[in-house]
Amino acid sequence: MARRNKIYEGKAKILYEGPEPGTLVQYFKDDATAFNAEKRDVIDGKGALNNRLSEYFMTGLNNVGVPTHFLKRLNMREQLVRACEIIPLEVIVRNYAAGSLSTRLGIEEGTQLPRPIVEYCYKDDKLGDPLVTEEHIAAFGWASQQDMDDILSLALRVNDFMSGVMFGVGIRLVDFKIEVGRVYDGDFQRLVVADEISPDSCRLWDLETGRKLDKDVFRRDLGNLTDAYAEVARRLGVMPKGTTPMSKPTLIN
Ligand code: AIR
Ligand code: ASP
Repeated sequence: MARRNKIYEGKAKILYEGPEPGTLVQYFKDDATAFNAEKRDVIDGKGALNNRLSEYFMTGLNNVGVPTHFLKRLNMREQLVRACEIIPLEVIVRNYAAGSLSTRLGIEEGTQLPRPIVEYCYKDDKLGDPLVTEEHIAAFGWASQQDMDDILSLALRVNDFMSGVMFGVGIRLVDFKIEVGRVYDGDFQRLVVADEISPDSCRLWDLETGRKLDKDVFRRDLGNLTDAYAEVARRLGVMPKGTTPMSKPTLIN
């Protein structure tokens, strides 16, 4: 068997060289980390759930004309994506106060914001992904003004799409993070939504009970993470009722 060429290994995913030039295989690990990897664990089934959920959201975005890197799912843990050059920013959109915004500005979690707020963090684990302004982004050349206009428009379109999809299954999209990549088509450069969109990268609260159905369950020790992610998948019809995608292979006697 030929060994695959590993391009990059992050905290929750691995990128391998893809079958054709310009493609990569994105592998979803079961590893969970939080607080810049100070807290870590391996959570059975998380990778498979995020692979399915990210496929679902990225396919939906592609279908409504929001370009993403997603090409197709390959198996339980892997998807084929377009290779792109990741812009070193975490683009965060917030509809309700939570997490670091609540801490930073003293706004109670769950408070509805007057309008969606977009924030940028510089993607650097050593620095803990610090919040930056457009001044930093322009001065250090991380993205051009045209890129920033396109990134804002992508982020808000993702927000509209994701808010609608989640509302339809009784879930509030509190906030989320996306990463954006550049793909080159001949002389042209396009920006696409890259990385993943999953309960690892969003805050999702049940509309009626407020139950958290996202990575805060892990960050704040609120219970079983795969149960929460499986609930999101079940509501979206991504995982048929009663199946346990995370169960280990069992021997049949
Ligand atoms: N996020 C930011 N960095 C990594 C991730 N996953 C996501 C969080 C949350 C949003 O960005 O999951 O949905 C805002 O995070 P915070 O910590 O800034 O409040
Ligand atoms: N994913 C980041 C980490 O591992 C931040 C987070 O999601 O809390 O630290």
